[in-house]
Amino acid sequence: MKLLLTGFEPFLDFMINPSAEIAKELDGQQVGNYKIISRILPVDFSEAAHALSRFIDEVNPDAVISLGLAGGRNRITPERIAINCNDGVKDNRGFTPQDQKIAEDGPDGYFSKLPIRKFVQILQENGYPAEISNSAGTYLCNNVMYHLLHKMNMENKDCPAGFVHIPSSHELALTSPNLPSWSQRDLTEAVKLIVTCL
Ligand code: PCA
Repeated sequence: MKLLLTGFEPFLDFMINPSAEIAKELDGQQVGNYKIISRILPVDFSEAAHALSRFIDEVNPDAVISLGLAGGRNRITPERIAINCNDGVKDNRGFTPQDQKIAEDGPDGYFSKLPIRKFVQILQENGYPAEISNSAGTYLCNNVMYHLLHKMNMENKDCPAGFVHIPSSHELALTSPNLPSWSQRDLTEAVKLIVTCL
C-alpha cells in the first residue's frame, strides 16, 4: 500500500523546515504496511491546496499524513481537528488572510481520520514526548489539513488521513534561538513509528 507523506518548505524566519527533511528522508522507504511517497508543499495560501490535490490524484494513496513544523512546541502533536478559517501572518508570497473561509460551503471543521490516540501512545511508549493537539492554528497547516479532509469527504474516500505537527530540529534551532528542538534523526524515527500504527 502507498502512503503519501507531505512536508512543507521553509517559511517566515525558519530557514529549514524539518517536516520537509523527514519527508525527503523517508521517500521511497517501506515502513510497516506502506511504501512512502513524499512530496513538499509550498507555504502559499493560493497554491498549497492545489499542490496537495494534484499529489493525491497522482499518487492515489491508501493513507495520507501531512507534516508541518510547530516551532515552539516541544513534542509531536497529532492534530485532532481542522477548522474552516484562514487567518494569520504572511505566507511565502506575502499574502496575509484575515477571517477567511477555506471552503465557502464546507463544514466548520473536520476531525482527523488518523488514529491520533494510538500515535501518542506508541510515541510515548518509545520515549518520544507526544500529545494530541486540539488546534492546528489558522495558518497553512490548518489550511492543508482542512483541504485534505474536505477532498476525502467530497470524493467519498475513506482512508487514514490527517495532520501531525512536529517540533524544531537542532539544525533549525541553531539559526532560530529559543526553540525547543529534537534531533532530525529522532523526528524521522518518530514519524516512522506512527506509520507502523496504520
Ligand atoms: N508550519 C506552518 C506552515 C508550514 C509549517 O511547516 C503551520 O503550522 O501552519
